[in-house]
This record gives sequence, C-alpha cells and structure tokens, in this order.
Amino acid sequence: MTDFNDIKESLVNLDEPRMLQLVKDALENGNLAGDILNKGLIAAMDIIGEKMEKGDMFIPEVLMAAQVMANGLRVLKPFLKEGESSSRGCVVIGTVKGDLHDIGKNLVAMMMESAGFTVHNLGVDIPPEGFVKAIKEKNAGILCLSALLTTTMPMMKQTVDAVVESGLRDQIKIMVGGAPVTQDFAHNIGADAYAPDAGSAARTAKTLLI
Ligand code: B1M
Repeated sequence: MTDFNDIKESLVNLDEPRMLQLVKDALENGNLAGDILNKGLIAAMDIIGEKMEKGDMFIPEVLMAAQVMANGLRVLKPFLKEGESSSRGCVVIGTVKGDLHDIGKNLVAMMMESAGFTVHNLGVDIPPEGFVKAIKEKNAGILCLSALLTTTMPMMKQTVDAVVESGLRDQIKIMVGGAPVTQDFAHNIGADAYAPDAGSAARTAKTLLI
C-alpha cells in the first residue's frame, strides 16, 4: 500500500531524491499517476501554501518546492498520457500579466498535449497583446488563461477584451482557470469555459472544438 503522506512530506521537506524515489515506487506499485499527483504532489503544495500564508515558509523555499514539484511531474508525465497521436487542434496557453505562478498552468498544458492538442505555452506574466499576437501567429482554436492571484484575475477580463477588440473573438474559444477562478467569474468576463483542474481542462477543451 502506498502512503501518499510520505510523498507529501518529502515534497514539503524539499527532499527531492526521496520524493522522486517514492513517486517511482508508487508507480511501480500500480498506483494511478493521477492519484500520485493529486493525493501526493498537489496536496503537498496546499500545505506549502498554508505555511507560506502563516509565515512558516518563505518565497525561496516555495520556489524550491515548485522546482521539486516540477521534477516530480516530469516522472509522472508519461503516465498521465491519454495516448492520442494526431493533433486535435491548436491551444495557446499562458499565465496572465502580473502573475508568475506556472505549475498548474504547465500541468494543464501537459494534459492538453496528452489529450492530443498542439500546445503553445507562452509562459508567465503575459500581457493581453502577447496572447492576441500568439493567437494570430499560431492560428489557435483555444486560448487558455491561468491566474493564481485574486489581484491578477481582472487581467483575464482585460485579455478577453483585447481578443474582442482584435476581431479574433469569433474564431477562438477562451477557457480560464486557476485556484481563485470560478464558473461565475468565467461567465462574467465573457469566457467560453472554466475548468477547475488540469484533467477537466483537457476534457473541456475537447468539447469546445466540436
Ligand atoms: Co504564490 N500564492 N505568491 N507563489 N503560491 C498562492 C497562489 C497563495 C494562495 C498562497 C497563500 O497565501 N496561501 C497566494 C494567493 C492569494 C490570493 O491571491 N488569493 C499567493 C501569493 C500571495 C503569492 C505572492 C503575492 C507572495 C508574495 O510575494 N508576498 C507572490 C506573487 C508573485 C506573482 O505571481 N506576481 C507569490 C509567489 C509565489 C512563488 C513564485 C514563490 C511560487 C510560484 C512558483 C511557480 O509557479 N513556478 C508560489 C507558489 C508555489 C504558491 C502556492 C504555494 C502553490 C501554487 C501551486 O503551484 N499549486 C500557492 C498556494 C496554493 O495554491 N495552495 C500560492 C499547485 C498547482 C498544481 O495548483 O496552480 O492551483 P494550481 O493549478 C491547478 C488549478 O488551479 C487548475 O489546474 C491545476 C490543477 O490541476 N488550473 C487551471 C490552473 N490554471 C488553469 C487554467 C485552466 C484550467 C485550470 O484553463 C485555462
């Protein structure tokens, strides 16, 4: 039996070698990659968030945790694949301007790729005009916006507005997500869809292009 608490603790303690070994062991023991991700790695990031809030953990340590998590994700990535090979369509994804959080957004990008989309991951702190430029250049069918801060959520609306102003709105579906984002918020800013997590983002993307 895999104890997901061990994986959680190893990440919270920034013990990368132990975390990687535990993740590999959990895979060998037949656990689903999605369970290892949700009950181990993402659960650990929640604890890290609480520690950060209380002042028990500081930015450099949280950055290290983000790096350790990213390396754990790399091990899980092949097992999260859905196995499709041909492209379902083109996705442009990024974290909105002012926001540097990228773990969840990268997870969404990974799941989209795994679901067969061609994904252009623009990175973090992307201004509205950066998204508009990429939609044009890549002839994208779906725009995915991520925000983790309540203070950067308004930038999602500004990005949607910029897409409308560019005249591209009719040719692109817009999906938003990130911890503070809700279905209501997505609706109010004029997005086409909201997804609470990476798995549902990939599933929703498939329905958007039908
Ligand atoms: Co920041 N941070 N952070 N941080 N950080 C949070 C988000 C926070 C909740 C921590 C806390 O106080 N409890 C808080 C936000 C409070 C708020 O606004 N409500 C916070 C804060 C305040 C800050 C700073 C302001 C701190 C400071 O400087 N005083 C600062 C802001 C910097 C900036 O962005 N301008 C800051 C900085 C950082 C670091 C740089 C140190 C680091 C980011 C490193 C990196 O990403 N490379 C960091 C981290 C790591 C966190 C926490 C601890 C973890 C975030 C994470 O990666 N979670 C976070 C606390 C927490 O979330 N528990 C916190 C794991 C990830 C898999 O989940 O990103 O939610 P998440 O993604 C999910 C879903 O949201 C969804 O799918 C993923 C799961 O499947 N999803 C989408 C995400 N994008 C989507 C897009 C979609 C669909 C779904 O469609 C397009």
